[in-house]
Amino acid sequence: MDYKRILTIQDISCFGQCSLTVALPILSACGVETVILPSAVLSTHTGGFTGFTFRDLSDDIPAISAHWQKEGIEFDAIYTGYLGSVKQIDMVTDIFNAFSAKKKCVKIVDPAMADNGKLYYGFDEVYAAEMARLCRNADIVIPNITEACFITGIEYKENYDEAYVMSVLEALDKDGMKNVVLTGIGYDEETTGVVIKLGDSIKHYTHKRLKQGSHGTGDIFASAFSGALLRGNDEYESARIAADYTLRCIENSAGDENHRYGAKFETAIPYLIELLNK
Ligand code: PXL
Repeated sequence: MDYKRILTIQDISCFGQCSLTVALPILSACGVETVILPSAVLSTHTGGFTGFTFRDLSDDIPAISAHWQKEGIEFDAIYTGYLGSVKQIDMVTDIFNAFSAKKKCVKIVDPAMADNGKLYYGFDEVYAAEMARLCRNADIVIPNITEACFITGIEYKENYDEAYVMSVLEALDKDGMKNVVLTGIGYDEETTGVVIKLGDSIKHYTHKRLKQGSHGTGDIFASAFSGALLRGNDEYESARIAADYTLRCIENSAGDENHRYGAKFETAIPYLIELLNK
C-alpha cells in the first residue's frame, strides 16, 4: 500500500480529547505518516471549561515551515482544524501556497469555529470571515451547518429542510467551495448524517441520530475522513467510514455524564481499522 504523509495544523488542548490529541492517533491508526504543527497549547479546550491557559505558538510557525522547506519535506495532504487567531490563518495560507507549489497536496480545511448556531469562545465575525477566506483556498472543506452559515452569511436555522441545506451548499459553491463535506445533517428526529458535495454531485449518507452529543466529535470525524481519503478511499467512502467511526465513539461515551468534554475514541480505533480494511 502506498505510504502517504499528512501535515495537520491545530492546537494541543492538553486535556479534553480534541484537536491534536485526537488527530494524531487517528491519522496514525489510518496508516498515514502524520506530521504535526501545533498552533497553540491550552490546558483544556474552550468548550465548557473556564480559566484555561492559552500559549500562542504563532511566532514559531513561519520558522518551522521554512525549516521544512529547506529540508525538502513534502506532504500529500494538509488538514487544518482549530486555529487560534486571524494571524495564524494567514500563516496557514502561506503554508498551503508553499507546499502545494511543487507537489500535489490535498488541502482539507475543517473550519472548527462554531456549533449550535454560535461561534466558539474567543472568536468573532472577523475571525469567521478570515476562516472563510482559508476555506476558499482549500480543496475540501468540512463544516457543520453553523460554520457553513458563518462562512456564507446565511441565517442559521435549528430546524431546516433539504431545500435550506441545498441553498447553503449553493452559496458555498458560489463562494468558491466546490467540494464540501457538510456534517450533522438530518431531516428527522431519528437520523442524521453527512452531505458530500463534489462539484455537481451531491450524496447524503445517513445513519441513526444519538441523543447525547460530546465535544471533539468534529475533530474525530475530520481526522478519520482525512486518513481514509489518504488511504485511497473516495470522498463518499471516506465520509461513510468517518461517520460510522464517530458514531461508535459517541456510543462508547454514552451514559457517562462525567465525560461530556470529549468522546472515548481510543477503544473504537480497532473498529476504524476494520472499516478501513473492508
Ligand atoms: O474541537 C474543536 C476545538 C479545538 N480546540 C480548541 C477548542 C475547540 C472547540 O471548542 O476550544 C481549543
